Amino acid sequence: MTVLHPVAEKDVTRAIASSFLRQLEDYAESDVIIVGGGPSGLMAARELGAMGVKVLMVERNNYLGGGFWVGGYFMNKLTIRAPAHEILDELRVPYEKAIEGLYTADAPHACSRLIAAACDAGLKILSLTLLEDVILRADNRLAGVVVNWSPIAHLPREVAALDPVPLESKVVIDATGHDASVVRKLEQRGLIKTKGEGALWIQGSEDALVEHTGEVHPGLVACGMAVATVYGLPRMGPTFGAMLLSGKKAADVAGQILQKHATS
Ligand code: 48F
Repeated sequence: MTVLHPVAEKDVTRAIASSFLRQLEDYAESDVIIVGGGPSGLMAARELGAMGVKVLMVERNNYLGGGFWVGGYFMNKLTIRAPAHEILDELRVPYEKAIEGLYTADAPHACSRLIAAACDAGLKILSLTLLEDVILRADNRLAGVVVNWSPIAHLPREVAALDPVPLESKVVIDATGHDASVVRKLEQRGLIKTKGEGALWIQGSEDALVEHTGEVHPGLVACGMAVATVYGLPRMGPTFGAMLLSGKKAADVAGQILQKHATS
């Protein structure tokens, strides 16, 4: 008599491998690929999933959440400026009013709820997966990403001679934060020019970042801190309302591009 159903070791390995490979085969082509699983990317994933869009997220770490696990310094309390706290209501995350228009929430609670909401909306994830390059068509339109196993970036070249694999999509969202890793691949080819993020100024940064969120190159939408890097906007440091609103807007923009795609 056992507590858990008896299975062989080989069955465990086969179950993992076949489930993963079935998903990889299916998601070799998606509607939208989101690179980076911080607050803006997760928010975009949740919104797109709710629209019925097929979304794959590529994240170099073995965990999602980016900078959303911690508020600032080592303190795990988030600050969010109104009206972005309404998203905490949607996610069922408790929060407190600090002063008029400024709210605090427990970062681990908010982060885990946002990850769960994105997954509930249908998001599939490639973890430990590094964006290595992009797919470009003849007209320089982005048509997907090229990825590799992220630990190889830390191995000596002779050990890490692994070819990457391409993944196709109609839209790519750069949600890689300050690095703007997808945009940088276009900059290396002279297709875009980034200004680099400005110094910290909370009041001046958040509205501008949401306003500038959008398509930065045919087929590529930027959201979150990647937007600040592209347009030279001030950084906002330990406050997160703009990340959530930027993710929402990126999803709307991606949805509009998909609609145009469908009718062209
Ligand atoms: O940095 P991150 O949280 O980006 P975000 O959504 O939010 C920024 C805030 O956390 C905070 C802030 C504003 O309050 O200043 O920093 O803009 O998450 C970015 C994610 O992208 C992943 C990285 O591991 C992180 O989880 N990432 C970055 N480069 C790559 C990548 C890459 N080349 N390939 C795959 N993932």
